[in-house]
Amino acid sequence: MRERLTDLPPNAETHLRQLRPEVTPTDAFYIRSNFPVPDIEADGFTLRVRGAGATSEFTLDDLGSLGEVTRRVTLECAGNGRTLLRPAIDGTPWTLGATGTADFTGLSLRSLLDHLDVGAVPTEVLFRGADRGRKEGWGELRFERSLPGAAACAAADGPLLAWAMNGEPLRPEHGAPLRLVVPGWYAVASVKWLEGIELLDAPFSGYFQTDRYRYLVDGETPAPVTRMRVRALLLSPDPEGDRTLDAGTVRLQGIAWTGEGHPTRVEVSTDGGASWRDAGLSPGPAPFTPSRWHLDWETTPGEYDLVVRGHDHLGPQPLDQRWNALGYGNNVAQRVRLTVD
Ligand SMILES: Nc1nc2c(c(=O)[nH]1)N[C@H]1C(S)=C(S)[C@@H](COP(=O)(O)O)O[C@H]1N2
Ligand SMILES: [Mo]
Repeated sequence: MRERLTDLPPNAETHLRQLRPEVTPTDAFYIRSNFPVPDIEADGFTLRVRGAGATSEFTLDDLGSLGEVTRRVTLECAGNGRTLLRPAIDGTPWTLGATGTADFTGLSLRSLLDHLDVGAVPTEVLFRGADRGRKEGWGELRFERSLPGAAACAAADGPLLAWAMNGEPLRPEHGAPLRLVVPGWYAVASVKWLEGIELLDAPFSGYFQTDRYRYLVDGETPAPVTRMRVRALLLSPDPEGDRTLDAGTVRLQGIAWTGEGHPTRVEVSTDGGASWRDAGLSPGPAPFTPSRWHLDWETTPGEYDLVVRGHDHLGPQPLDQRWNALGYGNNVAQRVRLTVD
């Protein structure tokens, strides 16, 4: 099972060994919620879409009649890796398991917008969740996030309005009955319990966009959290399990993904980063989903500092943390200490 971090609201982290299958079982999939799970009946549910001078409502059946696709999508919380940052940061204490890959079924957002014949690409598209709660200095608010118009309207690998996950209706904690899924973006963009969409002609400035989910670094202009940064993970041997191995050939295996397409390279060091070897890499089934890597390592008894580092077209994962005040996007290279007997 997952590691429960909090019960109310529900937050839970996936064990790294549970990320070995290509699709993460729903029972093991991490959960991130800012507010309590809203209770929404699928029967009678409508999605309200406002823009281009009109408001339209769609039941789940209406959406299904406009089209249905299934896509494999990797979600990763922008706070994944936060607890590795020093000095430590407040916030949900994720180690490295705030990620998972699922097959989501739904209607592509582009198909809905085409159906509505919205015309020019809007400045932004706002997605409104049904969950709500209080945030200091803001009072009562909803979970709402916008996407730039071009990202919302993308036809290839664009957002999905999903009603099913891994072949079954969405579960309450994952956003039932309808959620947005935005491939390639940190999962804060993938608004759960979606009940409203609005086309905007000016940038949205809600709490989850202007107060949170920004990279805050001294001396730098704050930048919004957008696409996932490249990350490689060792999954076998289990970095969270017994890390004592028998001497001989050890097959190191794991995954690597990025919001920038496919990772271009994975390197492994067994000496703390002094020297590196390239791992074999096979690309994932879709952009932004995990590629698989492996490396056969001839071991002799001793203590080893493994470092695993993925690359994408923007460059390699950093070897030193990029600290930021809210603890987002920490894709510092994974380090694992192993003993060979
Ligand atoms: N309505 C709503 N959508 C939300 C959130 C939320 O709190 N409320 N959390 C976001 C964040 S920060 C993450 S990481 C993902 C987590 O999705 P999951 O719980 O299905 O793994 O949902 C996103 N969508
Ligand atoms: Mo998140």
